[in-house]
Amino acid sequence: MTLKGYWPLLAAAGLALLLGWGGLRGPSAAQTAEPPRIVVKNFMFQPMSLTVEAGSTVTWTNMDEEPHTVVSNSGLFRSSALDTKDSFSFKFDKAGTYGFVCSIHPQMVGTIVVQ
Ligand SMILES: [Cu+2]
Repeated sequence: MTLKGYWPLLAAAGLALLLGWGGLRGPSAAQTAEPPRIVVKNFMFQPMSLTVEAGSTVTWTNMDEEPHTVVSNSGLFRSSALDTKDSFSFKFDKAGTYGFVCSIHPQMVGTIVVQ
């Protein structure tokens, strides 16, 4: 058998591979997308700046031994004092830039950018 005879088989296999790959990538990418999260640690918001899609819910979790809060600069949201491992979530519906601060430690600042 010449190489020529293999071509249709190779093309079909290649196409199946491409389709299979594309089919697998779409759903798995969506499933592995982690919800936006900010960790409060060492008296810092980590990351300090986070970019999310409109409609996303951002969750802050305090991993310090000290209580912290999450307070929007514009008054849009305000958490109570978060103890160790406590979380606070807020859903950002509109595009914009949202600054926030820990009201107990005003040097702790961060920004959510909603696209
Ligand atoms: Cu704080």
